[in-house]
Amino acid sequence: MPPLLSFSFSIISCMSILLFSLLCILSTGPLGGVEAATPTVKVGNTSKVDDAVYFHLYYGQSFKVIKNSFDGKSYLLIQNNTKMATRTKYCTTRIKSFVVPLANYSIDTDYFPVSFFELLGLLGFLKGLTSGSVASPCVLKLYNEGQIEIVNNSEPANLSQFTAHFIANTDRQQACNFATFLPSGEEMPLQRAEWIKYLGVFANMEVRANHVYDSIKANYMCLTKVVASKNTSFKPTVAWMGYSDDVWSFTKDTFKLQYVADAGGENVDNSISKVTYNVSEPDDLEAFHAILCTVDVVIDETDTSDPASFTASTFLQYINMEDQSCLAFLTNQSIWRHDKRVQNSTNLDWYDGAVSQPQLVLGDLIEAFFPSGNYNTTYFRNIAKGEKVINISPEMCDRDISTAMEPSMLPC
Ligand SMILES: *[C@@H]1O[C@H](CO)[C@@H](O)[C@H](O)[C@H]1NC(C)=O
Ligand SMILES: *[C@@H]1O[C@H](CO)[C@@H](O)[C@H](O)[C@H]1NC(C)=O
Ligand SMILES: *[C@@H]1O[C@H](CO)[C@@H](O)[C@H](O)[C@H]1NC(C)=O
Ligand SMILES: *[C@@H]1O[C@H](CO)[C@@H](O)[C@H](O)[C@H]1NC(C)=O
Ligand SMILES: *[C@@H]1O[C@H](CO)[C@@H](O)[C@H](O)[C@H]1NC(C)=O
Ligand SMILES: *[C@@H]1O[C@H](CO)[C@@H](O)[C@H](O)[C@H]1NC(C)=O
Ligand SMILES: *[C@@H]1O[C@H](CO)[C@@H](O)[C@H](O)[C@H]1NC(C)=O
Ligand SMILES: *[C@@H]1O[C@H](CO)[C@@H](O)[C@H](O)[C@H]1NC(C)=O
Ligand SMILES: *[C@@H]1O[C@H](CO)[C@@H](O)[C@H](O)[C@H]1NC(C)=O
Ligand SMILES: CC(=O)N[C@H]1CO[C@H](CO)[C@@H](O)[C@@H]1O
Repeated sequence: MPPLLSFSFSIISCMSILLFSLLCILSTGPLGGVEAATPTVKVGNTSKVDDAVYFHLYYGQSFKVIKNSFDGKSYLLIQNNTKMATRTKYCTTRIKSFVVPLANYSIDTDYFPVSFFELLGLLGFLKGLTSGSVASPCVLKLYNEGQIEIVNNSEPANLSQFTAHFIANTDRQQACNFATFLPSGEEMPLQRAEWIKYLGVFANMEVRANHVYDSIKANYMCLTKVVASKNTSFKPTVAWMGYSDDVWSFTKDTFKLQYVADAGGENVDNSISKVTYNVSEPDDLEAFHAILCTVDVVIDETDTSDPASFTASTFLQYINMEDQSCLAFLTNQSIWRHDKRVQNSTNLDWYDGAVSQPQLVLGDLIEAFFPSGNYNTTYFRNIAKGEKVINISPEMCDRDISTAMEPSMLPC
């Protein structure tokens, strides 16, 4: 046990129990023991997890605990103005400690949604990146201005200078200051967005995190209600699908199927028995074409190293269909891709901004399924209408970086 010298045995055991099984909170209520023994430091603001499944939050007087179910780790976050902050340091396979609010942090850019930090207004404390591959104009701007340094991923010593190093790729070896942040592991759109509370805890920004999530959730729910009340007899059949090495697959990702349903579409996979089709197999090809003849809207998620040159003809070439007369999505010009916003050809904002602001994804899909013609989509482009990608650049940063990014509320 690391030196929790001034604490009584009961607190130590209470804490260990708290960290390992949370029995402490369940049996004695809000940490009466700690309250009695430490000089009072008010936590004051708290977050409560309403929808997300893979993290849990617990509050003590001078510390908080995040339990991350993806990596099985507990993060003990100790307020910087307490004795505990100078005396306690955990770095075991199960527990890590951090002093909060974080003085600074760095990010492993590999599929990392930095937009969550922007919504909290924390870019000013971002001091390191493992590469310049980010889909955020304001992060690119800070990097261009030299406020953020690029640190070599393979040099743990270089990363240890930051109070915390956030990663979304858990395959790599982890040092003591590494913290995983995995919103995209959740299965539902809103659950992913709620991970803003996970970061808020590291920055004592619970109030802001709660506000952002509540606004986003209210907007998202409002949009789904409007869609449901439209009560149109027509529900477009939607195929969210991708091609790779001869094979077309219809998505099985729960959050995508949920988006389609919430936007008023009907998922094609509800009515088919098979999700993958090998276009080099004549029988498969025939069955695949039959399904396509029933589809009103296609969302193509085929990977490409060059989104800008991925057009409707690329898509049509991959479906390998001579007689295209039955294709409603072609007649009605409705073939969408999620690569509208991209940085340096490879970094899609779909993996960043779209994770933290699901209401914008929903707004895009409602426009795709029920075109109004006067709505500019954020993440999706209609390649059937020749829509191009937007290249993300530092010049597109249009706010004062010391302020938080406001979530974009859609009219509802
Ligand atoms: C609680 O949040 C409010 C609003 O963000 C802030 O003004 C206040 O200082 C916070 N209190 C504590 C104890 O962190
Ligand atoms: C604790 O963090 C706050 C906010 O960043 C900072 O103003 C304060 O100086 C820190 N206190 C200590 C003792 O580090
Ligand atoms: C980050 O904060 C820690 C603790 O305050 C400090 O020692 C370190 O120098 C800072 N690192 C950077 C890169 O600012
Ligand atoms: C990063 O560090 C590794 C291991 O020390 C080294 O092989 C590599 O060249 C470094 N990369 C850069 C871009 O400096
Ligand atoms: C919605 O559709 C249902 C069943 O088709 C119908 O009973 C109901 O009256 C409709 N509501 C509105 C507001 O059109
Ligand atoms: C697709 O079918 C072709 C022809 O039968 C076969 O050579 C290929 O291995 C199949 N591809 C996959 C991924 O199963
Ligand atoms: C095709 O588009 C028209 C006009 O937008 C619409 O009325 C019709 O329902 C659409 N048909 C299909 C099958 O999506
Ligand atoms: C774009 O990506 C390529 C390949 O990953 C890399 O070599 C290049 O430095 C990147 N350019 C910018 C401006 O980030
Ligand atoms: C869509 O974007 C274009 C180009 O930026 C702009 O002229 C137009 O007013 C926008 N339309 C709406 C409905 O926001
Ligand atoms: C930016 C930075 O801190 N670079 C250092 C990374 O680590 C190597 C070796 O440990 C140093 O030589 C670099 O200066």
